[in-house]
Amino acid sequence: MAVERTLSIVKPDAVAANNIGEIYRRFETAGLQIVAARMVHMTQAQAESFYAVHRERPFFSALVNFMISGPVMVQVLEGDDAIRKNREVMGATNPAEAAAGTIRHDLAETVDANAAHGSDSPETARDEIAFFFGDDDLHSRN
Ligand code: RTP
Ligand code: MG
Repeated sequence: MAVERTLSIVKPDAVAANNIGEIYRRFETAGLQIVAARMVHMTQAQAESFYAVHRERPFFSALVNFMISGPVMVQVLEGDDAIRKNREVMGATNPAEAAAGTIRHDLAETVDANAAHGSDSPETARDEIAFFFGDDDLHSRN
């Protein structure tokens, strides 16, 4: 299976709930390595740019306002099938529909405050990693 990288964000609700370590543990248990990490409090312009793909969606302003409501932890996860594996560990977008044992089921309450973000394709992952990190920031151990 191909080694991939994906962009992960521990969202403001999970940072506020002191769940950074719990979420990192779940990534590592799933075989994903954290190869870059940074705490960021995004500006409105940054959040609007990061989520530009959702600009026309009805939830866009709520999403942006939530993402700038507090600091987030941004990390690059690396491993076999990392993009799919990360989304599996996160669970469904809506915590009410997420499977037991997933981050969103166990650590989130609402679709707006759903604890984690993960890239959804190789193209998105490349763009989202470059949004926050340069090549020199990535520390692969393979
Ligand atoms: P993410 O991008 O944050 O990893 O989440 P996702 O792929 O599972 O979901 P996506 O469709 O990309 O939506 C991005 C974020 O927007 C919020 N959302 N709210 N109220 C709604 O119906 C609704 N739909 C999406 C969620 O916080 C979602 O994570
Ligand atoms: Mg998404």
